[in-house]
Amino acid sequence: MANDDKLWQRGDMRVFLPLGLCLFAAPVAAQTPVVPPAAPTAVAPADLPPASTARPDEAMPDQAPEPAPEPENAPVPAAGADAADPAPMQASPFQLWLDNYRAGAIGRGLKAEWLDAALAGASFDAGVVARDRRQPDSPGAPTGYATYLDSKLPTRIGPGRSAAGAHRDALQRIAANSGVAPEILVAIWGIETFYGRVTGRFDLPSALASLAFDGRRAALFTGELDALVRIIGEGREDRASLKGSWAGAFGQPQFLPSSYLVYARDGDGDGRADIIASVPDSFASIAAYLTANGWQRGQPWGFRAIVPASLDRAAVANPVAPAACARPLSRHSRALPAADWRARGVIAINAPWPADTTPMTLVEPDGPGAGAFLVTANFRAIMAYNCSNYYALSVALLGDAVEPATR
Ligand SMILES: [Ca+2]
Repeated sequence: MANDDKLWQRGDMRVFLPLGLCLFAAPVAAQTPVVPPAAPTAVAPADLPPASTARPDEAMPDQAPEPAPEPENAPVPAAGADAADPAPMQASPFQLWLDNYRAGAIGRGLKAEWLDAALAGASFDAGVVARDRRQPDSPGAPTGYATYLDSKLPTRIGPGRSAAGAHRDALQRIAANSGVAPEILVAIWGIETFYGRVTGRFDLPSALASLAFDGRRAALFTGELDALVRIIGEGREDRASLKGSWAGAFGQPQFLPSSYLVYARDGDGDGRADIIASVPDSFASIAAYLTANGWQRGQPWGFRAIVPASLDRAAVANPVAPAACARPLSRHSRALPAADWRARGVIAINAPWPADTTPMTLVEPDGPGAGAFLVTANFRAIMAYNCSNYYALSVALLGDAVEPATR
């Protein structure tokens, strides 16, 4: 368990990385996206990630810190759980909470038989709650995006090209239908679950019920448990097959249950959206998610850029404070037409400029002078999957690296 814990602590994963993989660590402004030769296909388990998402289990160095748990959010035993009250059955606080949850869920329109099916065998998982509470409450040690990319990309490029080649027909079809670039579908699949290999092992009803019971983010996880009950109740997925990350993300795209209900799609034409077993369904579901979050057909995500020392950053600062995703978005400039950036002396590295009028944003993930990217709305669509510049860069650059295999 102790070793396993480490695997699931994203912030610690870098300690497992072999030294010398610092493909992105040199002065980034002058570097082209690196495509390492023949990445190894065998991957040490320690390098395989847990699930992630614009989801509660993801803690990125560039994300806003989680607020500290508030005292009133501590687990509150339901009435009758007090030791001073000698209830005849001595039900556990968790069991009492489940009973309470059931009553509430029925009030929210979920059927009793759905709840029976979904909650059968659900138990409190202290490990899940411990993981949730272990989320860093500060951005952590300054590591920089290059270190993050080192932890994600080198092991994934070779397997990603193989996987893209193996699923080329489905990729091309789904990309043509949705407008989402095929390499981005592959890259999200690769970053999320290592191309479907690592989808999580936690019993989802137990995990979500434990987190909702714990109360730190009760509303979020109660909503996700409701969605899971509906998925099981409507027979869309098997109770037994619903394993996932400790925070409730599941399947090859690592959707939360609420995302599944909205975005799961049938990509292989068998009439059923199966993000657990079907790769084409997973591609179609990721595409649906990105499309709903602003992906624009035919646009690139952006490129690595060199910014002239003379660039007046105050002149390009975003005057609007972001309402959500504030910390990562604080690294984004305001949008200017591509031609305007070119006129300001910004240079594209190994990439063509999009049309002159394309709105582009300057992203300096670690601040001015530490590496820069010019991005389009499609980069922000990727950030909707996980609100982190580091995450979106890992997807974008992995996508660039596997793109030839999708053709
Ligand atoms: Ca299907």
